[in-house]
Amino acid sequence: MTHEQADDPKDRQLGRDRVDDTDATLTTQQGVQVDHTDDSLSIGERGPTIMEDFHAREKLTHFDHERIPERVVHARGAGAYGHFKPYDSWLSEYTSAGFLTDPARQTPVFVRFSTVAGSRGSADTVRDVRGFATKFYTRQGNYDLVGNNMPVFFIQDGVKFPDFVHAVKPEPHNEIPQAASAHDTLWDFVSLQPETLHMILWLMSDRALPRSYRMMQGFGVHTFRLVNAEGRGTFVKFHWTPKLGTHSLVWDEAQKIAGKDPDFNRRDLWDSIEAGEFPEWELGVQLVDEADESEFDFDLLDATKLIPEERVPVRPVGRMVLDRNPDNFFAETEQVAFHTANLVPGIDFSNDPLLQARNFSYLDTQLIRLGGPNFAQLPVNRPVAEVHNDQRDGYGQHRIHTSRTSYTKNTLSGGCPVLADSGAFSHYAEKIEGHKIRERSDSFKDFYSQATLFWNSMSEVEAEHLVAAFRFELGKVEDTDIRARVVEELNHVDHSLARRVAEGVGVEPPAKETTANHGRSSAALSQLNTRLDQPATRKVAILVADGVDGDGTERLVASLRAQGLIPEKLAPTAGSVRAAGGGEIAVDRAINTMASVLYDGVAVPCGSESVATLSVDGYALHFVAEAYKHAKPIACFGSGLDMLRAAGVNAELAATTEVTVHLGVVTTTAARDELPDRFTEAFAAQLAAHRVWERNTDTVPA
Ligand code: HDD
Repeated sequence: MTHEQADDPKDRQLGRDRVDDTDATLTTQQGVQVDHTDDSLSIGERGPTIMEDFHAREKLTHFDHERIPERVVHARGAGAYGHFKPYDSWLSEYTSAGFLTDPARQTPVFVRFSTVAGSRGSADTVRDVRGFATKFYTRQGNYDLVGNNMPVFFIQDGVKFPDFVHAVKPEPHNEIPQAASAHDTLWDFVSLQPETLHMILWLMSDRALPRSYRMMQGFGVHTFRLVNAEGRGTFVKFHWTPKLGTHSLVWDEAQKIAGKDPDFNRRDLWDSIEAGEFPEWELGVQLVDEADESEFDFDLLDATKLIPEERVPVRPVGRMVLDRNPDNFFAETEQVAFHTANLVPGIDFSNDPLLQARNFSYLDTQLIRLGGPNFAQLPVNRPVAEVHNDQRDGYGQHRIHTSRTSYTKNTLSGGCPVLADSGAFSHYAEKIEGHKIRERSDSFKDFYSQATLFWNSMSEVEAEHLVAAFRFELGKVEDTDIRARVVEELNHVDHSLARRVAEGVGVEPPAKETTANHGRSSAALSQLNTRLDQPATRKVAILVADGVDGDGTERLVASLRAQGLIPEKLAPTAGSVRAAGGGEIAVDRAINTMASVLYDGVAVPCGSESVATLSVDGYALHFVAEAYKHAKPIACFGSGLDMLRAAGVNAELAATTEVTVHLGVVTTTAARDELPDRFTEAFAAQLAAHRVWERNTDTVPA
């Protein structure tokens, strides 16, 4: 894990703080060696423990103080290091930020992904927004892009943030429910705050259930400003596009994973980096000339709005790769401190009132969370750029300033540190005039058009999922007035949406539409229009038992691996199984310790004895049926077809040696050495497409 990369300045810097306990002797914090840590110092064998036991007191005291407050939002997360490099220098026309414009420069990064509402120990696969926060350790100082996997936000002004968070978090009287938005207070808030509607549609969409952090888009959300060397400003929105496409779980699956493997997304990120399958994203920008600021039918400063890509295309800037897991979760992932105001020259704020509030909140929250003003000195937060200033003292001060002065100007230290004469951050000189008022701009008051745009852009299956999510969430709301008010709000978005939701939650469907649907859509908003050609890292369960076709199974495993997939052999018990032609096949896991929800697809090899065993094994049958229910690709060869029949798979299973694909089920009666390459190729293509949405699984029990 710890492999210092000579060309990575951040990694070299972290190396100075890493502690390696190999061959080391146990000591106190003072470095005094300890030879006994199992028994306290006491008077006699059965007598009282004595105060003098400084080792026991130090050990317990440290333990008692181990916890720090979790993040008030985004408490649950996972992080990794990596690097970013621009493709070329085209963006220098718009920004002086070297890390975005110098293709020879590789900038170290740390990225933390997170859920929002749950506490630190909550499950990964809950319905929620995902945080996507990137710290760029640039030569010009740290730049933080603190984004989400959805391009808009719930509210327009940060002063509403505590209200919103209080509404979505567990209810205060009983702290229920954990990490879930399906409860009365959230929907009460939503029904009274129409600006939430657009983001609520994103939250009810498949975007809230990412299959993997590696398969999520990321967005800076706000309109920021790029500033070039001449001081010219251009509005910008930042986008991260994952190499593997944008894919989601289905709701039933997500809920089950929350129990089977609450660390599902965290583990996936960790494992893929350990396996050398480094997650990758492309950074892109949407640019808007300042002169065109008022050319849109929404306000660029309103964080509940996106700029449709059809209107302003996303232009590629560079590539980010995450290639190193942290050494210590607490030291790095927990203590990393992001801040929207960590800017470098060439990037500046806009007047988005949500962003302006964030610029206060992130610094403020670290003071309570990390216990004082010196958190920027923690290894993960430390810039690779040099730090010199007159800020002194405070809890946890690690730096030993040798200078006699801690003020500017001075003569006693030769005026040092001196003011920068070039390369300094210079705030964009925007001309502002106005009265001091507490009012929402009229340009922020269209709450529905973009919610409608999002709804119109969903494919049929995505729209179905969205309606089902509303029915689930509102169905959990006890107060029927709240349910009815939300349906009324949805009627402003789309009449059919409101009716479909109403019918599922026992509310009178609205008789007529309140707002006519404008009929516009944006192809970029549907996940099904992202990449569907990347099978790499998909996990496949291969169900085997004694008497399995050993040659065919190993052939399948090898060819799946060759295509970058991760096959695992599962049998009724751990250890190994006997192959039909003799010999043993090692088993990766016992079926009952896993579940189909932890895999992207399932394969059943040939072997009449093996298939007969699996066809009467409840775990195995459920495994296949559940994978089918969740629209996952399934493959089987030879007598493996019988297992699918036993599991009630209702796709056509052609009894032919030809490779046949029907409703995502890939079959051939060929086995052993006859198994054609096209079989695994067809299976891999199905896995790359993620799910088989045309399959009707309504009658399959889940
Ligand atoms: Fe925030 C954490 C993303 C609005 C206040 N936020 C936090 C994190 C992410 C975001 C990814 C986790 C960072 C990490 O991994 O440590 N937040 C967003 C986005 C927003 C947004 C994309 C809207 C565009 N946030 C927002 C507002 C406020 C905050 C309006 C307050 C006015 N957010 C916080 C915070 C947190 C935080 C309370 C908790 C822990 C932390 O900052 O470091 O200050």
